[in-house]
Amino acid sequence: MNEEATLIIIKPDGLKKSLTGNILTRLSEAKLKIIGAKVIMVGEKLANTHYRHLKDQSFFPELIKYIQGGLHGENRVMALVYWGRGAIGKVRRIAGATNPEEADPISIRGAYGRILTTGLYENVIHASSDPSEAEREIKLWFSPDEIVRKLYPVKEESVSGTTRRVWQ
Ligand code: IDP
Ligand code: MG
Repeated sequence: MNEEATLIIIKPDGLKKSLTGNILTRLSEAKLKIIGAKVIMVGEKLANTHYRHLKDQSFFPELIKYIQGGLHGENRVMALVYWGRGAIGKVRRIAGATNPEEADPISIRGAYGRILTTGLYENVIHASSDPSEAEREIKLWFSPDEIVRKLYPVKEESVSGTTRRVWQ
């Protein structure tokens, strides 16, 4: 198994239902390292870019509303980067299947997810699905200085006299 990083997002329903502690406890079973963590509000641009692979799906507008907190009156999400051997697969297993009804009942999505009457899968967490998606998503959600490990190449960028480190 390769050492790799994966992005996890505790979605607004997870925060609204005070599930953060339970979810982090479940994820700790994977014996991975947390190398980045923050609580943020998701803007429309971030939401659209994150879910760009689903833009032609009928549920896309509601999905964008969901990740921005519009379905729960809760605009916070918690974003985390976990690192270690087989991290992507291990976290996906603990997260469970996309459809909470089909997910293993002891997985996070099986235990805490539900299907809305509109059909949207309200499934509590996001977890990267493969290495290229993990890289794309981590670079989208985190800047290099927010992660305590050198994951991907970085460059310096100057904006009106101040220099900062960005992904190459
Ligand atoms: P994943 O989250 O398991 O990687 P994706 O296909 O990337 O699954 O879908 C992103 C999110 O969109 C899901 O977590 C879920 O909230 C929602 N979703 C995906 N497929 C469906 C569907 O067929 N019906 C309703 N909601 C869906
Ligand atoms: Mg996905």
